[in-house]
Amino acid sequence: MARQKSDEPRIETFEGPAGGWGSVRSLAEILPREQLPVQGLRELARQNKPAGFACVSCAWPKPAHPHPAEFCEEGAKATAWELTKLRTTPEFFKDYSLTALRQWRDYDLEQHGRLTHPMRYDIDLDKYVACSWDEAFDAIAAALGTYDPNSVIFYSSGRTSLEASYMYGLMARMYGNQNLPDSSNMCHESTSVGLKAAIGVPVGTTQLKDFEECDAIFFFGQNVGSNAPRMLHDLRAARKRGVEIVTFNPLRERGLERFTDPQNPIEMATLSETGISTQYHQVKAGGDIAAIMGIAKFLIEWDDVAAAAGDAPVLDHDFIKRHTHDFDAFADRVRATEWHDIEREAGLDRGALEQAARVYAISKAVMAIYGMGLTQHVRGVENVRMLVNFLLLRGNIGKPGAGPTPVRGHSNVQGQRTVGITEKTELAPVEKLKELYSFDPPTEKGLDTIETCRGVIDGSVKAFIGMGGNFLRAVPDTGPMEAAWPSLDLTVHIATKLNRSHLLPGRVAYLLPCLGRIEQDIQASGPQAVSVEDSSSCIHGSVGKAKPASPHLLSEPAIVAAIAKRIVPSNPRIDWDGWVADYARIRDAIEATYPDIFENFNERLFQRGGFWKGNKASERIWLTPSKKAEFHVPTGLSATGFADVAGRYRLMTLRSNDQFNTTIYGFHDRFRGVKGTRDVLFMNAEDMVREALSEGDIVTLECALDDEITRRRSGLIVTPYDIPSGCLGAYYPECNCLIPVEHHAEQSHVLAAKSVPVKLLPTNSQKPFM
Ligand SMILES: Nc1nc2c(c(=O)[nH]1)N[C@H]1C(S)=C(S)[C@@H](COP(=O)(O)OP(=O)(O)OC[C@H]3O[C@@H](n4cnc5c(=O)[nH]c(N)nc54)[C@H](O)[C@@H]3O)O[C@H]1N2
Ligand SMILES: Nc1nc2c(c(=O)[nH]1)N[C@H]1C(S)=C(S)[C@@H](COP(=O)(O)OP(=O)(O)OC[C@H]3O[C@@H](n4cnc5c(=O)[nH]c(N)nc54)[C@H](O)[C@@H]3O)O[C@H]1N2
Ligand SMILES: [Mo]
Repeated sequence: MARQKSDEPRIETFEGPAGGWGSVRSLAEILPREQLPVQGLRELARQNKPAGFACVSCAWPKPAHPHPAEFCEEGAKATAWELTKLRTTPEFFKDYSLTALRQWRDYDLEQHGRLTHPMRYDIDLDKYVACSWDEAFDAIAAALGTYDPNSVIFYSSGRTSLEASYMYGLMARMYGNQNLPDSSNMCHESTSVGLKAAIGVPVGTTQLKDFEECDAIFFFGQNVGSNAPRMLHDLRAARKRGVEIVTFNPLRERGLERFTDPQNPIEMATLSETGISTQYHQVKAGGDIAAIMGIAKFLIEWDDVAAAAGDAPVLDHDFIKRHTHDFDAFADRVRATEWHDIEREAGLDRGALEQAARVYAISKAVMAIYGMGLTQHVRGVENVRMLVNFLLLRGNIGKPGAGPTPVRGHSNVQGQRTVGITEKTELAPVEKLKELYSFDPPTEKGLDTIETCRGVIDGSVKAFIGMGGNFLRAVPDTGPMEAAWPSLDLTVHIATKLNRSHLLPGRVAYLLPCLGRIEQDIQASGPQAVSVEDSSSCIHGSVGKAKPASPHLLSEPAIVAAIAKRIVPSNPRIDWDGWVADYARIRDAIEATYPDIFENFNERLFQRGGFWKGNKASERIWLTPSKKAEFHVPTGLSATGFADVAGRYRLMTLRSNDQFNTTIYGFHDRFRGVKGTRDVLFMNAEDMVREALSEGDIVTLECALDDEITRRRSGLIVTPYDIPSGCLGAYYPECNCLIPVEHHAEQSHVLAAKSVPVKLLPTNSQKPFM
């Protein structure tokens, strides 16, 4: 086995807290790289402020009374990434064919800077060449006129505003399909499906103020320090009030252990820090159903004992009786489940689960926060249902300080679903659209992300329009997907920076550069605002003030309108140009379509802290068929969906603290001690002994699911790590080539990226796939 050379990337233990001087240093590195002077970052001060702009990074709620600097290290990186002075111009594309650019790393593609001109792919030159906007729109419309609408995909990534998303969904439906997959399909769709079935709403029930009222927080599978760092302020404040934070995560993530607030001069000066988790349970990947089962088993046992002794009950029987359905079936299953099965599947011993159950049993208000560690498994929806079971046992939904708290990803991913980006007819406002615009919206279910991948691979998808994102990199099975992609007839990407998806053009291909949210957007009626919905269902206005990266950029609404006008029959009730001239008119249309949510939308746009769209479950009104909150009996204890056999590992594909999804800001993962590389395989020390591996060995992973395709990722550096035996960790998106399209969550179709079955091959035959 090859050894790593000593001058190569380093992996060492990181001793510091999340936040702190490390995050300040990290910013000091990124600003000069983007050629942004520190004092030039006036924009940062406007981040997440009333009349400022909504951060383009994560969807964590924005408080009504923000800190002087309401941003985090990651938000600041995302801002710098968008405001960069670097440019990817038509001259650049003259120098490089797409074949040449495909050899570049993801990092280098985006680091080259903002796209400046609309570009057309020239198949003979194998290059993008500059074109006019009209030429692009006419050619796209001409092509779209020739397809069966069912073979066309309208993808979007969750950064797109409510205004652009509404127009995009309407355009697709008027064109004749609802093939509207979005990044949510790869992310919290397990939440949307699981919570809807359990409590009648597809979203979390809590708001920021609940952090002030809870007395315990249970935290499952979310890496707050890297992916929602502003929440650290809420967690820190909760800790200072004595709130217990009980964490379940296979990895000891630094943000969940301790935090130094970079905005707190005293903490910074004294190098002091706040401990975050009061209990830390390193559950196996896919072991959360078992862990919660164990907690429920204690609670039910203690409740039985209390009932026999005439003591106060441990469960909230009044709540269970009045508000829930199917408790008995769930309790029977809990009683029948054996401890040794629970311990084996959770990878935790009974004592640890008892400790967690003790906190839960005495807490009056409990929030359950979670992320991709629950949603991205074959049984991801069951994970979410199990989390709801846990909360229902003590009435922890629909009261202050309590409730499920999914941490959404992209800054408007939840909002897109609210305004019609969905492939599901039951979630689309079919009747309203009919009434408002006098057309018959399609009622046949559209394609989600997994179905789109299938369609690309089997050739039934002919055209792909991408509103942002990096579809080809974010999806599973990147090998077969990249092989099939060039057979598409038409690919159109509306983007701010060059990424790998743009480098595999269809027969006809356009790359259309758009304004980012931080940039000034001037239309006929003057400067425009857009809006987004955060993780707590609050809707915020956002105004960009920075000078656009190029005078040739169009806004997302303008691009959608230009395509829509050309591909859908003209309709006297839709004034696409008028909407673009004044986005307040798009908001009027949104309000007309969803009057309950968006009443007085324009007036409320800049309400402090956003305006809340309401949530019936938080009022204990259950919009389920039984009109009750539903207990769910899990079908098994493991969420992985595959059997354990010797030599088969559960691979978690993870984000570093130096990336935003497929955007790689850099090659460090400070909190995990990784420097200068992303080719890392985190591995349990005992597993390394069993596999006869040493630190620094280079290995290949192979997908261990039986089908005809061989999926491998080579060049990974074995790194001993505090991770449960049988589990491995490596980075997304580089490992997406290992995930079969069909390895996804049942019901929600979210790729099962947190338990990919893999085996280790004792070879060093191939170069790393970047
Ligand atoms: N800076 C930055 N911010 C981001 C993003 C980004 O890439 N960078 N991405 C955004 C997006 S789109 C999203 S969806 C979110 C993603 O944010 P997260 O939900 O934090 O996603 P991941 O980084 O994939 O990490 C998942 C966590 O789950 C743990 N985990 C894995 N498997 C299991 C399991 O089976 N059980 C449990 N209990 N834990 C498990 C992992 O150790 C890891 O800590 O963040 C958003 N915010
Ligand atoms: N293995 C594995 N796979 C995963 C995941 C995982 O944890 N593991 N996570 C999944 C998740 S949670 C998600 S959300 C998806 C992410 O999937 P996507 O949302 O498709 O990917 P991003 O990396 O966020 O997209 C980055 C690109 O968006 C474009 N962009 C940025 N800002 C703007 C803008 O303002 N407008 C427009 N039009 N374009 C813009 C830029 O060109 C940039 O290159 O990946 C999923 N895939
Ligand atoms: Mo996401």
